[in-house]
Amino acid sequence: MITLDRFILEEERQHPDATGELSMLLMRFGVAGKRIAWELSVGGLKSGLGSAGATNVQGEEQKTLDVLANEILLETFDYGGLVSIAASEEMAEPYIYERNAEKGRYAILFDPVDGSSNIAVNGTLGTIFSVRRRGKGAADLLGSGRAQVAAGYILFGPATLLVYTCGEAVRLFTLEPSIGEFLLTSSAVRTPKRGKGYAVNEGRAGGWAAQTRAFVEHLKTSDRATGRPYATRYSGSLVADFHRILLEGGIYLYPASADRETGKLRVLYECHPLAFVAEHAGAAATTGRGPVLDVVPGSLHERIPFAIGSAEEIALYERFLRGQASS
Ligand code: FBP
Repeated sequence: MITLDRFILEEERQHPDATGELSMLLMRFGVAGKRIAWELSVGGLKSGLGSAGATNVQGEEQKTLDVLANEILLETFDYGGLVSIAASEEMAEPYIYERNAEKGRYAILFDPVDGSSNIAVNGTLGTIFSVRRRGKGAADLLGSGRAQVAAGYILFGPATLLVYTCGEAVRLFTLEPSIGEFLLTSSAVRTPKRGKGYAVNEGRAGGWAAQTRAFVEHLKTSDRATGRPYATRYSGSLVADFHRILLEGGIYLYPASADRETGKLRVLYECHPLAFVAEHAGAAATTGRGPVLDVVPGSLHERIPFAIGSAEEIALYERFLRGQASS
């Protein structure tokens, strides 16, 4: 039984210059994940699955559990001097940890509850997180995705899973509820070069660019030799859809559309962290024009068109968008 703490401490020994701070920080995400998992599991009995009666900086209705998970994450890093600044999809401005302001060498960024539309219907949800070296202030959070030190997600499904990378292999842990510990399930997750499923909200196809529609039509066209048609697998939760792709291959898309010219998903809280995991598992993530990890956002809540998946599907999608491929 290799617990998260044991795995992280043994990993740390491989890095003689390690201070142990990143190790403690990663362990904290495990703690926050357990607390959020519990709150989600009793949400309907306790804090409620409804609206918090407020909207976030994205103009979206905040759910009670969005706010609660956000508070749990802020609290979890408020001691020990590890983190000086935290930015969240649910907060207009970053939170500065005054008492860690001098010492805290790291900044954390997170989407507390991904797939909010699934909360009221007991669907799969996730928490997405990213760790960067702290800079002088909020402006230094606006770096490329390659500046991340670590990134990952917690998936709240039948089991609670923790997936992360520190820029090396992608690790997968499963929460063992009876002992309350995340146990190692895979120390090096690899994504197949090609998959057989796709995830996109086709209800929005009317507003897509013609090349995007052509690509999705291509996946749906029957051709045994290339394993088509692909199966539609769209759950309403990016984390759930990405986790399936991480293990089985395939592609998830949230493209630009007439009413969402920059797509929906946020660079710092969703796209950069999942792209960091994807690339270290041999998969890829693109804006359609280039790697998501090369994007340097101009603002904290910037959105981009986003596709993530197996290397072959992402390359094909980019060729369709450049008009170099057709069905
Ligand atoms: P939240 O972080 O606010 O949940 O938004 C992200 C998300 O819910 C993704 O998890 C999901 O894939 C997508 O938006 C669903 O959007 P739509 O309802 O437009 O298909």
